[in-house]
Amino acid sequence: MKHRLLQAGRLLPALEQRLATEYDLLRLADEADPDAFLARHGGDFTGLVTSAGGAGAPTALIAALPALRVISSFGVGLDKIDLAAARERGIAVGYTPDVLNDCVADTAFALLLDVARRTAEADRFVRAGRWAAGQAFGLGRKVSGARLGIVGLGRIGQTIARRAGGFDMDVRYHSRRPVAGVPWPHEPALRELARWADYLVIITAGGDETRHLIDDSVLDALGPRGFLINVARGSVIDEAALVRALVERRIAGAGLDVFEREPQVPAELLSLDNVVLLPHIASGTEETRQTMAARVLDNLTAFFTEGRLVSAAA
Ligand code: NAP
Ligand code: 8YV
Repeated sequence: MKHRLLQAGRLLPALEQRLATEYDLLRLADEADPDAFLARHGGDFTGLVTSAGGAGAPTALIAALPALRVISSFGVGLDKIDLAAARERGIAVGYTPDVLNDCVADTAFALLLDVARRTAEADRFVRAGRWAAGQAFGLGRKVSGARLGIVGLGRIGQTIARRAGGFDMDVRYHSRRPVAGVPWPHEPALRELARWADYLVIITAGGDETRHLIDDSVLDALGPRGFLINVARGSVIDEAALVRALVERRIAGAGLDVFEREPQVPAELLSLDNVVLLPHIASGTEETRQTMAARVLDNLTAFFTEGRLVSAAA
C-alpha cells in the first residue's frame, strides 16, 4: 500500500508528478477549504512534502497532522518549519542542503555585479532609446579587488567567499562563532564588518535569531559608498530601515532576492535605479532544482524504507 502524503503549497511540476506516482498524494492547495479538509482527514497522513521558501511546515499544520512521521522540504532554509514541534513529536525533517550552494552563490554575484556595474539599469537605458538618442550612461563601481563582507559563513557563505577569490576581492566575514580552517578573517562585530566593506552580502539563516540583524546602525556603518546584497531571508533586514537608507542614499545600492512579505516588494523600491530586485530565484536553475527535487524524493524513500533521511535537519 502507498504511503499517504500531504503536499503543502506548489512544487516543481516534475516533482509533483513523481510524488503522485510513488505516493497516495493529496495537494492541500487543491482543497476549497483546507482547514475543513485537515479537520476531517489530517489524521490520514504520515508524510508532509513542502518547500522552504513556500508553505514550510508551520505549527498549526503540524498540529493538524496527528499521524505525521516525516516532513520532506524542498530547500535548505528551516525558518518556516516548526522544528521544535517536530522534535517534540519525533517527526523526522528532511531538507536539501549543499546541492544549491553553487546557484545561490552565483546569484549573489549576479546581484552584486548588477548593482555595482548597473547592468539592468543600462539595459533599461538602451531599450528606452536613450543611447540611440545620444545620451551618456553614468559610471558604475569596480568589483574586482574590492572589499567583500559576508554575513554568515555557512555552506553558501563559504561558496560565495571562494567565488570572490576569482575577482581578487578582499574577504572578511561575520558570524556568531569563527569558522575553523578557513582563510578569511572573522570579524566579531557586524557593524565593523559593514564599515570596512564595499559590498556586504547577507547569507545567514532566517528565523527569530537573525530577525532585523541588519538595522539602521549596520546600514549607516555600510555608508553611502557601500552596497548591500541579500540572498538569505527578507526577515534578516529591517526592510523599512533599508527602504529609508536607499531613498535617502545613505547606502549606495542593494541587490535583493528576498523580502519580508513575499511576494510583496515595498513600492518605494520599484522606482529606484540603484536597486536590483529578484523574485526569490537564487536556487532557480533547471539543474539545481532537479537535484533538490531528487533529494526531496530520496529523503522520503530512505525514511519509508529504512527509517532514516539522506539529509536530516538538526
Ligand atoms: P548554514 O550552512 O546553516 O549557514 C548559516 C550561517 O548563518 C552560519 O554561518 C551561521 O553561523 C550564520 N548565522 C546564524 N545565525 C547568525 C546570527 N545571529 N548572526 C550571524 N550569523 C549567523 O546555511 P546555508 O546552507 O549556508 O544557508 C543559509 C541560508 O540561506 C538558509 O538558511 C536560507 O534561509 C537561505 N537561502 C536562501 C535561498 C534563496 O533562494 N534566496 C536559497 C538557499 C538558502 P553561526 O551559527 O556561527 O552564527
Ligand atoms: C527555494 C530557498 O527557492 O532553499 C531555500 O531556503 O529559499 C530556496 O532554495 C525554495 O525552497 C523554493 O520555495
